[in-house]
Formats: sequence, structure tokens, C-alpha cells
Amino acid sequence: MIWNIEYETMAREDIRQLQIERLQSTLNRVYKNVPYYKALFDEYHIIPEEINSIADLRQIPFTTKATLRENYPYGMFAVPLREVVRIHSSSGTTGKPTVVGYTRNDLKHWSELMARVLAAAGVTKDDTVQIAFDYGLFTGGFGFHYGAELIGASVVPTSLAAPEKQIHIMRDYRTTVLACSPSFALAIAEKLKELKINRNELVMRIGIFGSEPWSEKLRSSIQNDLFIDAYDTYGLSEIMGPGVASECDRKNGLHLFEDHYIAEIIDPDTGKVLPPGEMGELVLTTITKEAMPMIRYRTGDLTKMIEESCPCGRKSLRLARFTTRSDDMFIIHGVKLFPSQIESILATVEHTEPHYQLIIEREGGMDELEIQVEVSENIVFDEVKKLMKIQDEIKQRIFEEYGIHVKVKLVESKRLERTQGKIKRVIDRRNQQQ
Ligand code: DLL
Repeated sequence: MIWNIEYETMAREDIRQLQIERLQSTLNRVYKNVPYYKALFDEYHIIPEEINSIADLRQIPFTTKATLRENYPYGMFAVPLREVVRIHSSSGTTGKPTVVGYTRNDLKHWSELMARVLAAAGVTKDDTVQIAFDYGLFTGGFGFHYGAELIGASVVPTSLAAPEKQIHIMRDYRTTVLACSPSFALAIAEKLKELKINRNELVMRIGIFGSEPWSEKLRSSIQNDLFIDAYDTYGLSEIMGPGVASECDRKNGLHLFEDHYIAEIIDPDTGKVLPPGEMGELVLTTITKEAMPMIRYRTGDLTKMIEESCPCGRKSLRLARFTTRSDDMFIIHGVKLFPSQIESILATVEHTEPHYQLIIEREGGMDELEIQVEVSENIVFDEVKKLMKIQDEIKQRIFEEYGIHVKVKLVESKRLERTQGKIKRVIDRRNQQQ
């Protein structure tokens, strides 16, 4: 279902016009109210009234996480604190957390955006939505909460209760929709198998997952194990929290809410804007935010724009699923690698599970990458021959694909740490060892 027909199906020319109007007013406000932007615009001779197209936006330098840290905690706010009614903070996936604020109007927009996210996945007021995202400084819990309430669904705010408790609540309260991180969904799915709960005892139908990258393989295993249709949703606290872009039932890219954000894709090395269809780093500009507008914020997330219209009826630009961050990249023997590249190889190796971790160490001056991956439950650990075969296959596939030798450690099912929040795939110990 389309929650906001007017904006979600607005013709491309109209949305562009709306974006430019809203952009100009945002630029004016930040120039007047945020000393950081005033100094920046003056230095680059940028006059807000002269930014008349999305292309003109390119004159303005990027804002980065470092900018937010330098202006910690409230330096980027464009309104006095008395108008700020909510404060959240980024979860600090990489580095120190940053602070974000919302006015009453911002919260109204956010709730409406989250209603769009939920409606696009098929959620209605007849659903019971269990929100297993952290409620706290993290934006996930509260973001979903207000959106689900706006739709009129029954909200069960379980936050990060342990998987077993989530399952009991899911069964007893007749939950139909689960929202959480994909890794937590997997932990819940595993517990469900362990508890041997019959699928007829659950009435779950939809899952909405985000806050970290997850593969199509993970999507199918969550769908099978939790008996649901699983949707991907994307967002980041600096821009809003969840409620930036989300999948519709075609699951062919995430619809960006363009009446609130302008997207650009840049080459992460040169900063040059790339044409639609090319992979690069997503840069976002908010055009309705009052408390903390962001101009050309470098998200660090890699994706590409999909311009073809979607059969669902929404006219908005779509963003390809986010598999990786530009700063997740690591270099091993001169080869640049992302965890998702290793993950896609593991996905083709039989008897491995979608749980893995990459450990990078320096041994005798040489960088070593160890891939720790769980094997399926049906593999018995004294079947040495079988294990060797799996190990060799992974090593060989990585060597063929990337020309590097890696160590592979197969671990028993459920041995790797499970997380309720975001999962950490790469553990780089090289700096500690120097
Ligand atoms: O993770 C907001 C959120 C909450 C999104 C709930 C979706 C659902 P932060 O803690 O600021 O905010 O982390 C933002 O998480 O820059 C991405 O690197 C990553 N991320 C978020 N959603 C996805 C996704 C929330 N669907 C950072 N796929 C972002 C891949 C994602 N990565």
C-alpha cells in the first residue's frame, strides 16, 4: 500500500521543483543559523539564492562525520535547544558517536516517513508490530514505534529482550510483523528452531529489517525460518534515523523519500558526482529537517541509483541494496576487499552458514586474513575429510577470485557471537600489533 499517494507518486518534474524550493529554504536557514555553514558558504562564495538546480548543489563542499564531531554536541543545530524536543545519537558503528536533534515538526515528518516504510511492506492497522530494535539513543526503536502507531497498528515495544522472550511474546501476543536488525532476526530464528515451536503457533507474516548490510541469502533463510516476507529498510541517524529509503513489494531497490532528501552518488576517491547506474558513495541533503539539516552529507555507504520507474506505482528514485560501507574496506596484500565480497563466495560454498567473521592480523610482518565461518548443523566435527574439503574449497575460490591466500577456520554452528544490535564482521588487529 502507498501511504502518501501525493508525494510518493509525484511526477519527476514536480518532485524536482519541490526539491529545489525546499533546498533553497534549507540553505537559507543553515546560512543564517549554523555558524559552520555560514563560514563555509562565505569561504566558497556560495549564495543560497543562487543555488537554482540540483547540479548547483555541487558547488558546496561535503559534510562528513568529522564535521559533526568537530561541532559536538550541538554545533550543527539550526534552532535553539528550546525548540528541540528529542535528541538521539548515532550508534557509532565506526568511531565516536554523534548527536542529532529533532523539532516537533521533524518528529511529525519522521513518523509519517516511517508509516510509509511500514505501509510499503504491507503493514496495516490490523497488524501487531513487535519492535525489537533498541529503544534509546539509537534511532531504530523510537523511529519504528511512532510510524507503527501512526498507521494504527498495535505496537509491542520489546526492544532488545532476549530471543527466547521475543519468541514467547511473538506467540502469545500474536505478533504479525517483526522489525529488528537482520542479525537479530537470525538469532530469533535460530532460537525458534531450538525451542521446537511449531510454525502453526505463530501468525507472523512480515519482517522489516535494516541498520546493517544483509545478503539475499540471509533474506531467504530468515524468510524460511520465521515464515515471513522480509523487507529491507535503510537510514542513518545523521539524516533522520530509519525512514530514508525502503523496499516496496517488488523488492527491487529501496525507494528514496525524495520530498525530504536529495541524493547524489559520488566516486569515494575523487568526490566527483557519478551518473545514475554507477556504484559509488551515497551523499544526502535533507530538505525538510529543522533542528539539524545536513547539506551534502557523505554517508560512507555504497550503492547506485535506479532511475527506471517501479511497477509498484511510486515514482521515486530507487537505491540499490546497500551491501557495504566505503570504510569497511580492508586491504590485504594490496588487494582492496569488502566483507560482502567474501560473503558472496561463502554463499556458494555448500554446508556453510551465513555467520562469518573476518580476522586480520599481522604475523611476522605479513598481513593474514582468517575467515571464520560456521558450518551447517548436519556436519559432524569428526568428519575430518568433509571439513577439509569445505576449507579447501573456500581457500581456492578466494584465491581464484582475488589472488590471495587466506586462512579458513570452520566453527561449529552457533559458535560465533550473536548480536542484538549491529554485527561486526571485520576485526582488524593490525594496528594493535604494531
Ligand atoms: O541504523 C538507522 C536505522 C535503524 C536504519 C533501523 C534502519 C533500521 P545509524 O545507527 O546511524 O542508524 O547507522 C547508519 O547503518 O550509514 C549504514 O552503514 C548502515 N545501515 C542502515 N540501514 C542499512 C541497510 C541506523 N538497510 C548506518 N543496509 C548506515 C545496509 C544499513 N546498511
